[in-house]
Amino acid sequence: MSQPLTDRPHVTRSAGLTALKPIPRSNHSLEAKLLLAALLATFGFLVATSLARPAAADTSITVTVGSCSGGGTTYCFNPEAASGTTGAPVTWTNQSGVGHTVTLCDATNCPGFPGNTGSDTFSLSLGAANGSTASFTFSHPGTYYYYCMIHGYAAMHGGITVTAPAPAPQVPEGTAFGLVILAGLTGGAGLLWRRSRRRVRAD
Ligand SMILES: [Cu+2]
Repeated sequence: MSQPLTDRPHVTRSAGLTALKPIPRSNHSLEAKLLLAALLATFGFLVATSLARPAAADTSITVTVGSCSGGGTTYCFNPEAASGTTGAPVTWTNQSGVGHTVTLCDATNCPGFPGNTGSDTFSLSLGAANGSTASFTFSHPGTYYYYCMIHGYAAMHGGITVTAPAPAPQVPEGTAFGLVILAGLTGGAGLLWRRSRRRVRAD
């Protein structure tokens, strides 16, 4: 640690340098500022990354006997037009006492269906016993239509619209990381500037 400028006996002020005032604060103050800046930047980075983590929501669909207003004529997926998020399980629970499948629609098996916009594929078996479950976790957003292979599309079908979980509306991770770099560069530049000023005064 170098001595404060004011304590240096060999430093004399020439006429051209009288405008320069001695540095009133020690290097401790500068180091404290740099440390604080680094801590704040790190804190911001951690907050941004934790908040940017998506909050996925599970979806539950129950199979019952009876028709749906927009679904099948014999069995109903409730809700028949469900919604879900990627990364969270969608679970079908059987309450109809009959076995089913939950199978992605295609043009051949689901004549006239609106078409799928997502790229996931699935075909699940749902046991006959009430309370039997089958689950699928979507990886890609989109609207998916599905049917039962046992009873056919006309008797039994449903749909689900899958979206990516809403990202937190704050600073993106890249920006927080950039702030860490910026804080480091700013602190380093400030340190160099102060050292150079001290050197000029010492000459
Ligand atoms: Cu079925």
